[in-house]
Amino acid sequence: APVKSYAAVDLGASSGRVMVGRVGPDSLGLTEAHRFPNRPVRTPEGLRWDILSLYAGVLDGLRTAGQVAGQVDSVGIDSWAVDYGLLDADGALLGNPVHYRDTRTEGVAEKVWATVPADELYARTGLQYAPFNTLYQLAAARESAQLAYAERLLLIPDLLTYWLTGEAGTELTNASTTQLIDPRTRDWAHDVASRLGIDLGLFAPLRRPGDPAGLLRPEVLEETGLTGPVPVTTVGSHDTASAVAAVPATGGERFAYICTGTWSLAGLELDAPVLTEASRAANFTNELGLDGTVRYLRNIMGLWLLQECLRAWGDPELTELLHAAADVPALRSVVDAGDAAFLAPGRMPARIADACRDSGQPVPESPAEITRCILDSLALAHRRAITEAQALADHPVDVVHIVGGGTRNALLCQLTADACGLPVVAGPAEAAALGNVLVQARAGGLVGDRTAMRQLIARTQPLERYEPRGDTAAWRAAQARLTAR
Ligand code: LFR
Repeated sequence: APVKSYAAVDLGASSGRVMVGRVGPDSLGLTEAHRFPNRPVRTPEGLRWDILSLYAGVLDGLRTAGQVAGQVDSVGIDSWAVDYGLLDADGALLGNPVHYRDTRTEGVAEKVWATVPADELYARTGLQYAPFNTLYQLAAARESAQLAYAERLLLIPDLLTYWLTGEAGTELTNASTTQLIDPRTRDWAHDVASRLGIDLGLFAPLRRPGDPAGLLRPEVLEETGLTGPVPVTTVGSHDTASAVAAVPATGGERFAYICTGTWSLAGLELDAPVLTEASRAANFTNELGLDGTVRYLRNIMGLWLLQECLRAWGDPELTELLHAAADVPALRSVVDAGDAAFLAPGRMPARIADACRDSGQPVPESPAEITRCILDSLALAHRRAITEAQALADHPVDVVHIVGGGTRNALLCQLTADACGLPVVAGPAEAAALGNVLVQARAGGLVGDRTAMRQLIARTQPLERYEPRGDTAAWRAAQARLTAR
């Protein structure tokens, strides 16, 4: 039986990786070819992505992937959402892509809402309010020389695909995070764009996961040592779409998922968007997934809170810190891990301490105490998102799947099971890369439908099960402490 090798480029907010997935009729193996840091740079203009170093990491990774696999049958690219590069009429990149944590969008939403009210915007696009949605970024850049000059806008994975193949497109799952897509028609919301003076002509034609995205250019083959032709396949290029595709739900299961990493994205896979006023008030988003599905979820600050603390503490040993955190009494103080106040980088331990003090709770002091506070707070936010999603979508679940980097944090998984009062199945950790690989394999005819993809993951990847401990009263009480404010 044929076994094929797929290279999955998966770029996260703090690191990028190129993985090699080997897929056979009943086998799936994943090997890391290359991992590299993604370090945003604070320039005089603001916080920027170092896109050239990311592209160099992709090329290095493809070279190693070729050495690991012998032959690469296809390449797919996914990354974080919402951010983009602008190209001039010659196809040259105009400046470094702006980081979604940059402050340029402060106060912009209110101006947008003066033209298209927030409730109307939600009814048309189904997108949560987040200051960094592409729509607000474009509104912030309205008067900029770069935007005036730009002929083309490419979302990050589409930009890298363009550099690899010379072909420009706009992948739909990621496009759904721009706030310029109607989740019912799965096409552009032309009326919203025109009322806000956003030129949809900047975007290249939409393409969907599974669509071809060109062949590696001869120069790329030469630089990576790969033997052509090597096609690039469109995957769920929003990393969260790829990660949800890799949730190992075995069919018939009523599940919620939490994609963990820098963010926690907690919610449900639905057939249709939920566009009610209650859903808007709860700030749930309707992003698009594979095969016309809707990713109905909430953005929670996620392990960003811990990453920023670790950075402030000079990167202490994590395993030891987590052991110490496990010994700190539970739920002494919690913060609202959904609060956009934690979005910007810097001073994280102090900001967490301030939030505890302001809500009249004991102030965590040692790194172990602060870590415990963060993990309790994340589990609590997971509980709240999953409870509310079920009610708002009228879609009850029996199990919570945790995928992504947070699956390596056993304490977080156990606390999430406890808080939700539901069993947690944790894994795979490299969900986005696996979803990326399997969409390529599906396009190549090696796996069947979405259920078959998920069953293959469930059969081949190590998963850990956590049963809920105790009752959920303590979590309810902790939630009440936050909402009473
Ligand atoms: C996760 C993620 C989230 C998105 C955030 C910003 O990596 O893609 O889904 O809201 O990053 O792009």
